[in-house]
Amino acid sequence: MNILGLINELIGLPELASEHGSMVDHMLEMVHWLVAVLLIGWSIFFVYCLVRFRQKRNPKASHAGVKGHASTHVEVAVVAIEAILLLGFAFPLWAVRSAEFPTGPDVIKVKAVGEQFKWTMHYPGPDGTFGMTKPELISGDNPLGRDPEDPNGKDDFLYTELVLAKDRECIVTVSSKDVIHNLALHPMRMAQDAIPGSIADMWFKPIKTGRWETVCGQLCGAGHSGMVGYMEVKTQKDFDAWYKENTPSPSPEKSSADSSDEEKAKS
Ligand SMILES: [Cu+2]
Repeated sequence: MNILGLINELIGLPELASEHGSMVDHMLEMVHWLVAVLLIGWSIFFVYCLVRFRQKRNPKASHAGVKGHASTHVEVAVVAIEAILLLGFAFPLWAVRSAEFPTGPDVIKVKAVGEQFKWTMHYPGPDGTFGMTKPELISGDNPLGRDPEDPNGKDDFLYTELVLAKDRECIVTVSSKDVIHNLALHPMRMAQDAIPGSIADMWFKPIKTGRWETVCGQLCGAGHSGMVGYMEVKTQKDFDAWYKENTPSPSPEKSSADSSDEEKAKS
């Protein structure tokens, strides 16, 4: 473990599993250091004032007040450091997350739909295109209201957990069926509000295999604390096998390139 990783553990940051997450952690570290310096600096100044301006030594109040400029300089320095944190770290990070979405066939797409008090993951299947969903079709058997007539939806499937592949970018589209939830993926340093009537994308790249809990990050009702989900990052091979296993009624025209993978999975 490197020194930054050790510091992260000491300040209680959770395990990191995404590519961009170290930038988030780095920013948190900088904020911690700045606040630590401020705490120590102002504490020393406070004690100094208690001693320096004690009543015994200053029987009469000075109406002129401070004549030096030290405190002004310190305040300007604090503003400058805060500006560096915001402009140098927060803005660039946010710009990439909000505008530079990955494209191409390698990007894993998932829709994460929240409801009281669970998540349902909707995968588009091998065609990479989601079938239509309609609120009026929602029923016990059809929790997301998938349209059975839509050809794009034939190979779609639902899953209770968020499953991703290591080293592959993913776009998770978050929405809600009832109230505001929040899909918080702490190891990925990602979170997105799930807002009824709207959809919001978030993207990241997992760099570590593993299985973690996901948290609902918005107080969403009496069962909020039990709204625990799971996220698993698999290797590419395991992910492909899992994807194939969950895809319903595979289309007859299967490409021959897949056959070797299939044999491997069987053995
Ligand atoms: Cu919730």
